[in-house]
Amino acid sequence: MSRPRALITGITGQDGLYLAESLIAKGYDVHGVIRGQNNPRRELVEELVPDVHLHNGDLTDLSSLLRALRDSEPDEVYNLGAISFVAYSWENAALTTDVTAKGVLTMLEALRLHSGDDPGRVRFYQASSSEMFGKVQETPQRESTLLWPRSPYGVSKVFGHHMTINYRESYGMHASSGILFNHESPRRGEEFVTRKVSKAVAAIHLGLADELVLGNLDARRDWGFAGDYVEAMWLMLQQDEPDDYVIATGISHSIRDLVRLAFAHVGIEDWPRYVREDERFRRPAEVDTLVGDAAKARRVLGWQPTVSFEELVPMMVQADIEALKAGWR
Ligand code: NAP
Ligand code: G4F
Repeated sequence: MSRPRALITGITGQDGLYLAESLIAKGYDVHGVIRGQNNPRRELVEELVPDVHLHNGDLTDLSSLLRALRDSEPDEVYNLGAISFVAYSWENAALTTDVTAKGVLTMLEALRLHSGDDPGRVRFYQASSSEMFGKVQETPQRESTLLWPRSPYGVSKVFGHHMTINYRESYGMHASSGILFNHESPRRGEEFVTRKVSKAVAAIHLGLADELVLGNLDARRDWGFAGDYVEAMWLMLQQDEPDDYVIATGISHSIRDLVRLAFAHVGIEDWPRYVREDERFRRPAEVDTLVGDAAKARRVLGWQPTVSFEELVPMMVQADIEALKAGWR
């Protein structure tokens, strides 16, 4: 029997790397879409997952996606590519819409054309987001909670989410959406708050920095570990029927809790003396609090998180300490 084949957009991102590793370990032949004429993250992909086959392509370019599908002939497509930084989405709202919203439609359309008269033959995963809940209308948030996005990113994700459902209902595609709450790891981009905090705390611990500048310390998020969350993506595509699932831990913490725990890992209790709040890092509209109810994923997929917030934060701080020390050698 031939190996199952998967195509991942967003292969250079946090989730793309974890998913590629996980699928390779499961015996998949893994392909990834990489954009740009000289993507600086290509080397990282080639180093961490050398068995992945890379195809040039961009979510805004239909023909490049058709070519990637033709050349990889996947059984499963994971659409993780996006402009994913919420703060940046206000500064570049049109570009965010082109990539994070319309890019989903372009990918779905490429897949529909590629699949010909058998629309369900390739299974599709869309990376939806808890940012879609925005100004939350119910707590905890579940699959049926009314969506009220608060940023151009959130609005774009709502478009992609509904377009995925629409292609499933219109064409019978095996298209599923994972409504994933925040998930982090040592591979998280440095623009996101968990990594910004872990890296700054590591630098302060090593005497390389003396302050951490943040925005809103009162916002609350439901943070899990990225390695656990990519497993949920795969489980969704193994189901006979496509569907939508919330993936979350069910526990929320404030940014303040995150900062306290990160400093505690390096033995600093009087953390407020290192932290400065700056309006620059506040957003035009904030998502104050998110906490998810993953009961459906637990029941149908048998999924549950394995890494707690109390394990995740020290893991990230320690990884940054090791990385900074390695830089000295
Ligand atoms: P990430 O680290 O920011 O990665 C985003 C990926 O999208 C990168 O590989 C990036 O490639 C790619 N990309 C950007 N523009 C593209 C374009 N025009 N065409 C093709 N690819 C493009 O994000 P992540 O944390 O891994 O998240 C993966 C997905 O899940 C994203 O869709 C994100 O919105 C969604 N999501 C994330 C979370 C979370 O907490 N991490 C939660 C819910 C949903 P380059 O390297 O070329 O820039
Ligand atoms: O880490 P963040 O930038 O993540 P955010 O906005 O929750 O978005 C992430 O999770 C979403 C899932 O819910 C994904 F869809 C999305 O792609 C991305 O991965 O900010 C978290 C919170 C916000 O409330 C923000 O206002 O942290 C607050 N915050 C406070 N100071 C800060 C800062 N965020 C950042 N990035 N930088 C700060 O200095």
